Amino acid sequence: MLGTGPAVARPTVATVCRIDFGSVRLLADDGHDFEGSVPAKLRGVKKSLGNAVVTGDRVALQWDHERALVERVESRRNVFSRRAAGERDAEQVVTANLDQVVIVAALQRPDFSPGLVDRVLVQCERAGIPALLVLNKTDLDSRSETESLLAEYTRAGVRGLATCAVSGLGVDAVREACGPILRMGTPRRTLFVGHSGVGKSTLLAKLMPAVTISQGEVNEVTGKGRHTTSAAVLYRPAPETELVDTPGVRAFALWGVEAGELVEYYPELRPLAGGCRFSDCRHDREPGCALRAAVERGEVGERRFASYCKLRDELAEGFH
Ligand SMILES: Nc1nc2c(ncn2[C@@H]2O[C@H](COP(=O)(O)OP(=O)(O)O)[C@@H](O)[C@H]2O)c(=O)[nH]1
Ligand SMILES: [Mg+2]
Ligand SMILES: [Zn+2]
Repeated sequence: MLGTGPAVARPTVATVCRIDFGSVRLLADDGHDFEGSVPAKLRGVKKSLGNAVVTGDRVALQWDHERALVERVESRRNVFSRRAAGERDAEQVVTANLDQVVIVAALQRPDFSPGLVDRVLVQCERAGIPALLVLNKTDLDSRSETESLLAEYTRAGVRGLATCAVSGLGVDAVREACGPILRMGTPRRTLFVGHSGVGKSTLLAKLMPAVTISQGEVNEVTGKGRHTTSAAVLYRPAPETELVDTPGVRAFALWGVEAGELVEYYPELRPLAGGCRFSDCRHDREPGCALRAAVERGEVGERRFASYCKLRDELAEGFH
């Protein structure tokens, strides 16, 4: 037909792939992306988006001529959250509807940080999202250092992979882990988190060479993007693979976890917690502590136990 131009696809459902200040970026099921706006009725009191619409949300759309309007956010099957930075005691939903979280870490440059890795694992455990530890920069470590760290996390029920993102060593195993579930064509969505400098961008570039990864400029104070309110960006490099990039974090505070229940989120400690001689055991210097005994027998990693104690004390004191 003359004058009408090419047919424009107007999907009625889409996936949120990025949050911008005034709008959201949406990804249609056919892979094309477009802008959408979020009406006031879905926004919070300050008209801010808050957690109302987040990266990974599935949304129903209405169209006002060329403009896509988010009509409804479908219920989320899970969320990966952290405590919002700043004074507010508030949840920040990072991404919704995840199949797994990949924690990228290094043993050196920067030094391994059990504080961050274990916080992310606790948050995954709480949300019921499987986690995978990718130990990158293994070219800088001895084989025994790499293996002993991964073994400690295997004992915690966390699968680990060793990579060198620069040479590409081990990257195929990560690609495999992020591919379609059971090769049945069920899409798999993976969130990537890690300290800055661990090689996350290098790894993601290897995993999706055809994609231009946007450089999220992040405000170090709020942890949020300078041009975006949340910096998680979802990519779909293949129809059944979705990778969500987040900016390197400096601090990651737990959301929704109390000191007393922390042990529930350490799978290797959980079954031991009832076995201490004293029911109010602090697992510190008390005689008959089942947790310390397990560490001494080598069944629980020393790093994990130390980070558990530290995190528990921080939660008890009210800072994170
Ligand atoms: N030796 C070594 N260096 C790496 C590896 N992966 C990344 N790097 C380097 O580490 C630095 C930080 O990498 P980048 O991907 O920007 O880290 P990000 O902050 O986690 O995104 C860069 O200079 C990379 O070239 C690796 O496996 N081995
Ligand atoms: Mg980066
Ligand atoms: Zn104890």
